Amino acid sequence: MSESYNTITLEIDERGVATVTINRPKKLNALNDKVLNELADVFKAIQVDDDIKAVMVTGAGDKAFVAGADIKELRELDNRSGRMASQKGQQIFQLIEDTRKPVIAAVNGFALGGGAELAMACHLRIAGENAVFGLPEVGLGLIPGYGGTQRLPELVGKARALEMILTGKQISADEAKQMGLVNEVSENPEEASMQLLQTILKKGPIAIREAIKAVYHSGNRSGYQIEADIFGQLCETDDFIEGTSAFLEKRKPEFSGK
Ligand code: CO8
Repeated sequence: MSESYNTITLEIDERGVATVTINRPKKLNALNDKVLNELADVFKAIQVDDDIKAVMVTGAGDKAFVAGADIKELRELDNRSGRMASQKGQQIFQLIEDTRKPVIAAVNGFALGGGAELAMACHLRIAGENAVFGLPEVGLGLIPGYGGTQRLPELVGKARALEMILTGKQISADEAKQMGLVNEVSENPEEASMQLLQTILKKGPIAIREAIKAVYHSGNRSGYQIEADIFGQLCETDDFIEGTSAFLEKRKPEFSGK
């Protein structure tokens, strides 16, 4: 594949496993618009490339998988642009989920907000021992907007999902494993992901493709529209301005509930 990317890297090994690495380590691989566009491009290319049999998604550096959507860019959003940004991210993450080749997230550190949502859009997740998961959006006066309100309850049940979404608390790799958010915890998540993919790639390729299709067929998509609508509305609240300002100014937020 000849495309060159600025905020992600793509490597394909001799077994046909593509490694997509989100590559903004100084910003803990936060998802800005450029990263999202490049993720869309790379997954569209992966889907039509018969030489690629499976995909691993990870983050550059040893600190973060992805620390969320880029909060600096979020600050510019209003109701309309917030809803559109949410829908755009949802569509790109849907593209990842719709890949009919196994997609595994090797979660090597912080997977917060949009980063946790990216991991959830992958078919399988292996967490490093240092991985930290969380949906901190309520602390910014927001809700998850890239499918997290839909995928997290599917993975761990409504009660646990609500607890994570309403508290914004961070959980460890072991807790994530216990609740079924990740498949495995490993000292070396990339190596463990490669091993799991190798096991899968020994099976019948058509069966693998159809099994992924069958498992995801049952999903109810209407919740995604509701998520994007609410996300847009929240972008016009004082709490959103306060929550994101506080992060960028490195202080604690004081919410007014307006
Ligand atoms: N966005 C932008 N910049 C970020 C982000 C982010 N999400 N996370 C980290 N950074 C930046 C920091 O600002 C800092 O930059 P600089 O060096 O220029 O000051 C750099 O990365 C390193 O971060 P820290 O200094 O904060 O590193 P620490 O080790 O002290 O802390 C944390 C690590 C705990 C991960 C901390 O960085 C943090 O709390 N990050 C924000 C986590 C967060 O709230 N994520 C959720 C964002 S909201 C979201 O994802 C919504 C998704 C849906 C969007 C739908 C429509 C758009």
